Amino acid sequence: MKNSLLMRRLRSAWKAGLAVGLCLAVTVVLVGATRATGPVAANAGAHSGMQGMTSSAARPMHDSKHMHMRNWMLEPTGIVGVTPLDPTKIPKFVNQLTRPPVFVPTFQNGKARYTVTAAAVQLQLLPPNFPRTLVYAYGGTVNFALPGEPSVIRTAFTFPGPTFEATRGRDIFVNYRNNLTGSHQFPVDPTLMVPNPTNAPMPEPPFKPFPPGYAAFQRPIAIVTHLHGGVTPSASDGFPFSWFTANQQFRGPTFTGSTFHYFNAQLATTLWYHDHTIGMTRLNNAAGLQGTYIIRDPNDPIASLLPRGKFEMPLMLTDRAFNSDGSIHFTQVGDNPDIRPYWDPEYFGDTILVNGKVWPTMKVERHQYRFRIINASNARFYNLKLSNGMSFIQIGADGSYLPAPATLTEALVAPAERSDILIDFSRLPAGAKVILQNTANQPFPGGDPIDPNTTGVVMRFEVENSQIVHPRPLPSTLITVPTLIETEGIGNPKLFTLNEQESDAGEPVAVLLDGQHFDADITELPRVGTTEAWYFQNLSEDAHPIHIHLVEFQLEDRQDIDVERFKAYWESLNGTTLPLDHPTIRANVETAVFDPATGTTHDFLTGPSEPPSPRESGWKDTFVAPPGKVTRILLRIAPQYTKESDLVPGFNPFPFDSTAGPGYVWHCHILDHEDNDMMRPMKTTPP
Ligand SMILES: [Cu+2]
Repeated sequence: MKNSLLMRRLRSAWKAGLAVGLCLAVTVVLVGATRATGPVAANAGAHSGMQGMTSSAARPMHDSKHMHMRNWMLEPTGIVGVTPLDPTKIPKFVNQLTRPPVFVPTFQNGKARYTVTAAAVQLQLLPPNFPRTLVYAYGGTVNFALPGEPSVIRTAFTFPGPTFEATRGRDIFVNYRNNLTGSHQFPVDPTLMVPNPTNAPMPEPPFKPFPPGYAAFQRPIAIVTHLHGGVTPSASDGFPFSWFTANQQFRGPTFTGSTFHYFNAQLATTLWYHDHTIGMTRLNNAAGLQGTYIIRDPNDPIASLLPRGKFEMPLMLTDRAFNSDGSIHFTQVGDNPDIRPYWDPEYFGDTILVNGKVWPTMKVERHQYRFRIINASNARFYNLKLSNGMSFIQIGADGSYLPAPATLTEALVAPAERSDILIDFSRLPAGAKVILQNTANQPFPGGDPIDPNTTGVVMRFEVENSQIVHPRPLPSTLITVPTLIETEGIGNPKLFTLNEQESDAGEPVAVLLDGQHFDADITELPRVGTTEAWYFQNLSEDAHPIHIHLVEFQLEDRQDIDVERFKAYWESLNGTTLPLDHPTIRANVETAVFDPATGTTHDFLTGPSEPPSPRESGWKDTFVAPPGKVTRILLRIAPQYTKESDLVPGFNPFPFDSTAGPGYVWHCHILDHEDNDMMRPMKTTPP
């Protein structure tokens, strides 16, 4: 396996640029080969603010068995007289796709200011003639006009939330308000780390069923909003402990205000805003607190070549199960109710919604369309394809355009990933009907197959009889992405494992990053102006979409690893009880270790370096860490537009002080994992 290490390190060196020369290639290889796997001391300064939180007990780890999709038809709804809604009885393509309205700001000293309120409303998510659905929705003053038409200004609460239209280089202020005055419609699991405004005692098993659950945890409802992919000061980033309840009666320990400052200095792209409350993110998102945030660049030379106005549409993909009364059917009984009364490893609904409508249809002209797709689902991956086999062009992902347009017949979109795609309907006959399908297993990649009649269907396009307008050709290069270079002498690479924690019965209890609880001492303190290599060594059976706040980063490569052997080695260093009760002794799959099975000393790599796919080749803020692989990324504590030559370690390159405030987090974006400790803090540091 020595070869693969050399291959990987040489590739790394190649990426580092020709200017640096072969000299560096040799150095990098040597550094890689001699990296120690000794203890990494936990840095001092546990992040503050754990008071009022509950935490979970350590459990031994065992070989895992797979997590499975629930059959909602067999699950209790928790409501007397209410039954689960059979997804096959919900007619498809009856709902018309709708375009979310756009937030309207007021201006003060030339700066746009928005007021955004979260409120409980009844919305028609199911087709007409079905009951409406209780949703927690973002809203405020919005414009419902279609692009290019006279304004229709109203106050409205919608799911998805109204769209933010931001302009690169113009910062805005958003005042978030919480009008959720009732009890949460979904069960807050008190065994997770969750807001506990009144310092209620931690319930003991046997746990009560839901409803009613535990009143002290069900209300008042805490929220805090995060702008996903936004390069944002940490006090405005929606740190999970910065939650607040209605009228700010109760505030989380890191709360410093609910007016957030978004700089919009980054490259033009599609971001999304959504709830990020500790231990409740899956519940608040499933209830509807999510929306689209678009940054446009007036100097973007590509935008004028792309479909605009009515030919550009955000598509927010979510999956939900429903009850006969129209309510959303969320997990009421945990898989392992003596440990986690209301938590499931993954929430998979049995219907697919686009822009808040179950299986909608969209009438399209014979024209190319731009779809800004956000996978806002709790746990579901989508592998999108068109029913007629037609190809489409992906032009952008999380943080920017792709370096080059990618012509695809299927596009994987993990939770929290964005996919900016162009579909050309100009060559289809009027009356053509094309279904957007999903083929991704649940959980991804090794879980149950989708049902082609329900979760395999996303939406439908109906081609209208209209003038034929063929698309404009795109240049072969959309943007130039700088080559990032690891900073020397800062302890690269940072080595993480993704470990499943299970009960004695082999039931999943949590998935952990680095073997640690979220509230264990902070260990990630990257210095501004430096570039760190982060390795994610996934020892679990599922793919985890990992999101890191503050920065857009670059995916370097992936490589197969010998999971059994590496897990045994990691456990020989750290023990088998998770979470660890000591600082993690980190280990590197690239390091040669004696293998008693073969009597030789070799590393844990079992395959060649796999470069990122075309859709992953630009700026990313969320990446898929597949099972049985190491995924390597380069994380530069600097904005996208900073030139490598302008970077100085310790010199702040952001338009704000990223070292101030409560700090940031990085986590799995399967919301059920994130809520159950698959999250770690990160704080940038000055010189
Ligand atoms: Cu995960």
